[in-house]
Amino acid sequence: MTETTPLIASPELNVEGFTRQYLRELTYTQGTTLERASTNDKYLALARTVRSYLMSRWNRTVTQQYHEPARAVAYLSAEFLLGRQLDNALIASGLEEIAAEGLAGLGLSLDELRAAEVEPGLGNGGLGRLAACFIDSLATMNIPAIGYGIRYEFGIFRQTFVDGRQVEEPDNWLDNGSPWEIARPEQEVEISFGGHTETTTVDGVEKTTWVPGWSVLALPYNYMVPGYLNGRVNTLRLWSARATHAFDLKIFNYGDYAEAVRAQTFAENITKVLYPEDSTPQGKELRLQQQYFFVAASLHDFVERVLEAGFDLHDLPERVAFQLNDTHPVIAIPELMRVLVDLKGLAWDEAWAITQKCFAYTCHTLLPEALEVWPVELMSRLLPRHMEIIYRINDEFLEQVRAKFGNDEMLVRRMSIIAEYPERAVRMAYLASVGTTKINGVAELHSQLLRDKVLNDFAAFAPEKFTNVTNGVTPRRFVRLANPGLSALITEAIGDGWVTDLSRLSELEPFADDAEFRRRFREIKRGNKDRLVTLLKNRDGIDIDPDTMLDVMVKRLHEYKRQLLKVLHVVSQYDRLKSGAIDPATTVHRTFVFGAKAAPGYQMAKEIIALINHVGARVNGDPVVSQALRVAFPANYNVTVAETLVPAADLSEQISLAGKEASGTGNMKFALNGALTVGTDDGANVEIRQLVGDENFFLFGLTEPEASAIQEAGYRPSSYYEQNPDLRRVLDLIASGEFSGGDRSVFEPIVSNLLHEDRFMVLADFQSYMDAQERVDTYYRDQEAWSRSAVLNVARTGFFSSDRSMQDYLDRIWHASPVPIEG
Ligand code: GLG
Repeated sequence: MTETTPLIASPELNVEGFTRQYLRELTYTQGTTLERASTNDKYLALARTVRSYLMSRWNRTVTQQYHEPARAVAYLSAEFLLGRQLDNALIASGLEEIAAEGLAGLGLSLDELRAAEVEPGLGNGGLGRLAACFIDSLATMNIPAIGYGIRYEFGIFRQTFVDGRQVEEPDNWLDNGSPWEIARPEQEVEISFGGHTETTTVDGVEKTTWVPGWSVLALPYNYMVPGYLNGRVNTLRLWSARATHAFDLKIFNYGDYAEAVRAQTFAENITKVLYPEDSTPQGKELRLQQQYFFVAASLHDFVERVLEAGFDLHDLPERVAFQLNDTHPVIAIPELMRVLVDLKGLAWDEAWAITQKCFAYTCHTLLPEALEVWPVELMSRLLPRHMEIIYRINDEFLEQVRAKFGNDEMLVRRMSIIAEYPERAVRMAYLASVGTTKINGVAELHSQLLRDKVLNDFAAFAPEKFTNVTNGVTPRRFVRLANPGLSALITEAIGDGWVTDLSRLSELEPFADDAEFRRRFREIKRGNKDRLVTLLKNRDGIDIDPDTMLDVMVKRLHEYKRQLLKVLHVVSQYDRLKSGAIDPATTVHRTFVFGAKAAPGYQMAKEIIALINHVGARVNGDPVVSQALRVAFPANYNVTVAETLVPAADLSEQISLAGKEASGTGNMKFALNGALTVGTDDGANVEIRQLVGDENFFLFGLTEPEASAIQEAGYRPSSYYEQNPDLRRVLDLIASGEFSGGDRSVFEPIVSNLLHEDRFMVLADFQSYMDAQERVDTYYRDQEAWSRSAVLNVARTGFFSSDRSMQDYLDRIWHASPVPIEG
């Protein structure tokens, strides 16, 4: 690639340059004037202006990559939960103050325009947000990297409440235009499905070809992933499905226009909507179509377009590390085999060695039901050639198992990629374990449990493959942008190097003993609460009191995360205030904030949402109780809300049953913003507690071995109910209809589930949790001690930067190196 385009300079990085570019965008792209422009026009012009500052860096990055090929990371993920783009682009380009000033000069407010951005909700929760943090870190660390994913036309649903119950509405995030993407229709890729395979023998060599039944086009959209002030802009490439022209035309030629349009709609369904299940795969055919669609397009893109023409594919592992974010993209393993063997003519064994070296797999769960499994019937129908390839991979793998462990047929059956019961199905986590060079969990405890339990046979077979990389979050978005007050205070104390080297936060440690620093820290926390008050008031019509302790539990609604345990605590406080056991005047005043979406088909989760809302209404409506506690449950919790909520929190609730939450990443965001954690010994909580120290963390609950032991001995939740009068009062109160207008049937399913099943041991941990909350209250009364602990939480959690996670992946798995961008 030689650059023949004359170099177009970026707009000048000053207020005049910015203003000129802004008016140009408003006039020539939006086609309007300052007087006539709608808020959306003004926002779109602003987004494009900021984008234009990053454009030459983006081009430079791509050009340099072409001239100096280096090993790249390709992060394959069905979800990228990006959050709003404008603010991040502003800080990455160093435009923050210039833009505010330039807009003010035109009589516009940056705050008002930034509020017009609709966040792309292209993910469910932690897994998707993690992918977004990772690509931010890779760009900031100057690593050549591409994110590959799906451009869903509808992201995660918008949640509303009707009578306290969740109602889902479509997320039409593209409706007002999407200034952050650039379509590349000329780089579209044809993706095939269905049909059959044919094997022929040419010159004594067997050759299999796939004769597909139908196909669609994958159209790429590029998004900028700017590094923080380093001149690099990486690419996130999201694929959108279009009907193939050939497909249209054939039907159209028969004269059936309506049928042609129907076919078009059918093809485009593939990227229509994000599946809203988090940690509970639905096994839907369309989902497998989505997975293969984006993975096949991405591999093709990398092999045919990113690599230079004539590249020798034997060297592929030197040029790319494909990271599989959970099992969603695992079909990439047989797809690369198909490309190498069927299309490029490599021998099977050669191709297999290359494939295993190119891929690595990250597991994000411990729940067995969350591991994806695809029926053989479906796989054979949709991807017949891939099914054959999987069979061969499995046969060869099981031979190796026999060779290593002897003819233990029980073991062979256990390790087979193909499950036999309850139906024949492909176990994607097993395929991932066999077809990759490394397998990692996302926190120390999780990786250990993967080795010891979920994938123990595979760990015995290939122990060297297993490693850990503890998750992290990007300090740019979740501290620098979300918490400007704290950021300024930190920078004043230790300089601004922490933004790209979060371990430097340890230099804050001495300031924990500085009374003036703590006072300013509290003042900032209070200011952050004021911002939250305004947000909840304007967005949800909810009133909260910034002078109360802000006790926050935000995450997907899932039984294992145990929002119910939190509800039992709220109900207990309600009961004690009402009965006079505690005095509303003297007790610690708390605001409980919940945020949670439930998968639309997950009944129990939806019942729990209703319970939270009903308890909240009762608490907030009671003249005595509401003096001391209030419940706020803003609907549609998302990344944008998190950015205001996290910096305001005093207490972070991380209360999953030990051994169930793989890592958690919300827990890291809260600690980094100076909230104290009440939590179990689960996921990354373990590492947070080790780093911040026991005295700055409220630990409670069973450990994973204790919980497992009780389960094995036969867990009987009702025995806790029988033996603990406080617990009995709380459950009886819910069962009595207190929170459902006297109707005892409404929450009966929840109560009876707790008493008779309680899979996640809420009742077993109840007393321990209540005791921990007592300790929280006592500690909170001593504001000096509390803020000292809060400062220490910030100073000691620099480890949880996603930059550190990326460094660990680079050292342990990818072995790629930084390439600074010149010029
Ligand atoms: C998972 C887990 C979380 C984890 C996240 C990112 O449930 O514990 O922090 O991925 O690794 N499905 C998820 O969101």
